[in-house]
Amino acid sequence: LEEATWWKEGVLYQIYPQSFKDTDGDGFGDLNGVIEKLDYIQSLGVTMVWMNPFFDSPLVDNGYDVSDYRAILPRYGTMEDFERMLDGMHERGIKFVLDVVVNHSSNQHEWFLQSRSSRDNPYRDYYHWWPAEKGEPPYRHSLFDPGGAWEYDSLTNAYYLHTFAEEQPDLNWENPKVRQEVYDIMKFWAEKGVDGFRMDAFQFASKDTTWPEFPEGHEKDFIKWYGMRPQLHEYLKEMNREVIEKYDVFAVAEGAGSTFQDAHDLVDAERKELQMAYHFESVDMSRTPEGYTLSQFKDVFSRWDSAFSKKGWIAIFLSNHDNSRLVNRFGNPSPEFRTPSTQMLNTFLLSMRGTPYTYYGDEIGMTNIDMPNIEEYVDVEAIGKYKTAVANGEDLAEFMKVLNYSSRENGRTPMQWDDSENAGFTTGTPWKRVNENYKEINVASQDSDPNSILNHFRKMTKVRKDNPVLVYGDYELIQKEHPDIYAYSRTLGEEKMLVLLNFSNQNSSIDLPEIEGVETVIDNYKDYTRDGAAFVLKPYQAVILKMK
Ligand code: TEU
Repeated sequence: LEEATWWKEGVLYQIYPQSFKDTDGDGFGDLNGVIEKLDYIQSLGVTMVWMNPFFDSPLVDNGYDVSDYRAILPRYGTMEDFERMLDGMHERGIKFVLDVVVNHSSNQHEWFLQSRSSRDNPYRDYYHWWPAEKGEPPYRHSLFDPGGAWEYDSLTNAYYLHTFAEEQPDLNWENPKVRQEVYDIMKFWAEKGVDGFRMDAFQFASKDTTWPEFPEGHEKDFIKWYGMRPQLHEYLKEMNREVIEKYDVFAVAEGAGSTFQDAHDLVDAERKELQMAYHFESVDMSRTPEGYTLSQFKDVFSRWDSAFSKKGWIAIFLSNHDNSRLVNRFGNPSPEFRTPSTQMLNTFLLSMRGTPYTYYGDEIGMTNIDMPNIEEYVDVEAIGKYKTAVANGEDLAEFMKVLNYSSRENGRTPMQWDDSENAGFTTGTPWKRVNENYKEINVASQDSDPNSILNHFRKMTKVRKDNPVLVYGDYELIQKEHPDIYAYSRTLGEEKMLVLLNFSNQNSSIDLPEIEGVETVIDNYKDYTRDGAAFVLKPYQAVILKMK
């Protein structure tokens, strides 16, 4: 059995601070807004909060371009607000996970301003530069910039590297001074009392600085070519010695490499690197309107579970700030099925092995907005993709259809608190339009409805907390080929639970002749039907049964 710890037993809630709650009327969420909602957060039964960046930033990538890692962006509040927020979480038994964005900084960070100022500046090698007299650098793909990852800077007649937007130059992790700077930043926050770190885009931190030319088309397998260089593990061990171990904090990597071996190398306890990683296979299968198949879904989660059944630990998530809404991609957002299908997905997340991550708004079933025109988009990634589509002569109508469905802006609309103007998010003009369905979908109305998505979520976090079998128990997939129902068991010693999830919009049944006496632990309907060996489930019904 894996060694027990709080971050395995915890349930994590992710807050996108810009969109959570505004208290000063500037239309932009703030730390005081989070403070105001601490009792709500606690009422969810979550025990960890990860907040996206709130540091000083020109907000080219909504804060993933940091210009001062030790300062709070004034729009979010002050350091005192942060400290009050942290204390408020700790008083409620909630651990705090800080987003550490150190694959790159903002181009407005003092380090970069220095670095670009001259070739012999002491900060020059804090970033990656290619002198233009050597000609053009070998092509590297950028995730956000159709022009590639090298940007020419005439000031010193050289190119600098940016894996993301051109305003996000990559830090040179091969430079030991840069690594020390990062550890110092982490120590600064650990000393303030944060409990964990989420390492943004971390698998790309180490680079092969001979800048080899990669085969054409390699960028379709981006992680394999640009991620998880062997040196990365040395750096992580160093980070672990310098920060993680010293302060007894935890760290989760965004991304898990491209093989299970990569993932194990990141998280296996005896290696002393990180403690958890999250893979992208689940969200990757849901990025187009054609969607995923249930058999794919079962396959992804069963493979990852089996790869981590003996050692290592992963996160379980279906949504975050880089994706459109959970219910649109994996459930059924129609008024008829929105509630049961979201409840079913939340039952899944909270009954798997691995630490569940819930993105704000998914506990009430928030949905995508409709954004058919590119003019409305503000996200640097969406705009970059659009430019690429134009440059490649793609069918733009088709492109917009996919973007409208999958854009991460869908997942960044203001939290829907109540049915007052702007959903109670702000008294001003929200930075991003509120979903027009806020009168039907909001916290206040669900709070008073015992059958709501919200109250089901609360029940489910309690079920997980009360039943360690759902945290640590062995997972076994049942009837892999069933076209509608995802069934699995969790077993820990004498305890055994059976999870039955109907992923279809129709009644469906599964024959389980070997099952005898069971007791219902949670059900998103009043009950299910048992007909001989058959368990008959209603559309999107989700039941957890305890074997007697
Ligand atoms: O994302 C890193 C990453 O690998 C992206 O490919 C991500 O999967 C993609 O944006 C999906 O839309 C992280 C952050 O989560 C993201 O919000 C930032 O934009 C990015 O780093 C740059 O900091």
